[in-house]
Amino acid sequence: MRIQRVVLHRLAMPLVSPFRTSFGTETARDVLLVEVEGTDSIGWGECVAMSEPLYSSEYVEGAHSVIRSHLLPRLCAAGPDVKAEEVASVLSEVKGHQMAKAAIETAILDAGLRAVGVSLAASLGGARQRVAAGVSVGIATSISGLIDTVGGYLADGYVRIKLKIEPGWDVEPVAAVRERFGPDLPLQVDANTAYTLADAAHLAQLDRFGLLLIEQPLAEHDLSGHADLARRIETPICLDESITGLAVAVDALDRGACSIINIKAGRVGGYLEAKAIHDVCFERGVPVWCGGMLETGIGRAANVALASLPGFSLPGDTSASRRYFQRDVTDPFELDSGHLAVPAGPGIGVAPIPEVLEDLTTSREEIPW
Ligand code: OSB
Ligand code: MG
Repeated sequence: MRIQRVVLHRLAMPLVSPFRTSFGTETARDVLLVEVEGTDSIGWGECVAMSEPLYSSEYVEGAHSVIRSHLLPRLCAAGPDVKAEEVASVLSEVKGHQMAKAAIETAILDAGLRAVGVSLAASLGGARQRVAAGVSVGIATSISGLIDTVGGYLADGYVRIKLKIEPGWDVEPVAAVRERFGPDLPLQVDANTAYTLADAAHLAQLDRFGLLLIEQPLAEHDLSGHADLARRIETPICLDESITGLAVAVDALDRGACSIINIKAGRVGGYLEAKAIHDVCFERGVPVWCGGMLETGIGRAANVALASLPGFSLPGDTSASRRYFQRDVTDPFELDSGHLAVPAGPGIGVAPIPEVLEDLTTSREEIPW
């Protein structure tokens, strides 16, 4: 497969309901899709950067710019036969920008796999045909509203609930959900860096609820703080924002900063790095699960393929399309008794529906290789 050109698509996709976290409220996704056109096939990758740099330093306009001005020129110079496995090293002189790099690598990986008729799940070493679906529940305006929302998701079949928390919205909502839905509900929380070590005693009040984990309580770069906190609370610590690649994942585990990892391919620079983190965790017996970034069906398909690897022993934030969008850009992912089917077709196994893509598109940029 020789690459002929790249098309950068921007889409505007309203969310079915506002999603509030400790870092902000999302009401719509400003999506960047990378399409790689090769001689024998077309590949797709979704850039998961949000519209503002609040979850991490990346943001969609910046990702679009760095792809256009810094990443594609380097890849084009490497020639039209560049393989997905070579992308990270070709782009390594550009610091950071993992989400931008991941989107391109995924599109090239998808195009290459489609050309040879192999699914992404099979190529990564997937071990199951369906993956358990959890759901991430935003900060609500009232406890009763939260209970209704969680009850609705449980009625849909979700097998695990994650509550977003922040100072002032933590012990009380967790207690209310535990009280209403019982001790057997798989339940976890995500703070998106909203606390400091001074909150250790407060966070220890969550110990009595038997949570699966607390995700990213402290700042992105504070591995030593997380290691300290891990000694002061019983709830297992899972890192999200901190884990930007394999090296930091190993460092975090070695230092006791976490005992579980949320793997997001975008955050670590692509699915190949994500698999490498999975492999190290699997070898060490460290549970991992697949995070989400409110992806369209394009990013979701690749996430579900990743989540089919054997070490993904906890349900992911891999929810059905309708949890996010009224109309997805691909055929919608649907829940089947709390699970999503892993696409079996070549590459990521899905593609945008042309009419829907056209309706949602806000800009389109063709770049020859
Ligand atoms: O911290 O996991 C997070 C969404 C956007 C940015 C960060 C996060 C999230 C979620 C939702 O929790 C995950 C999803 O359902 O896609
Ligand atoms: Mg998170």
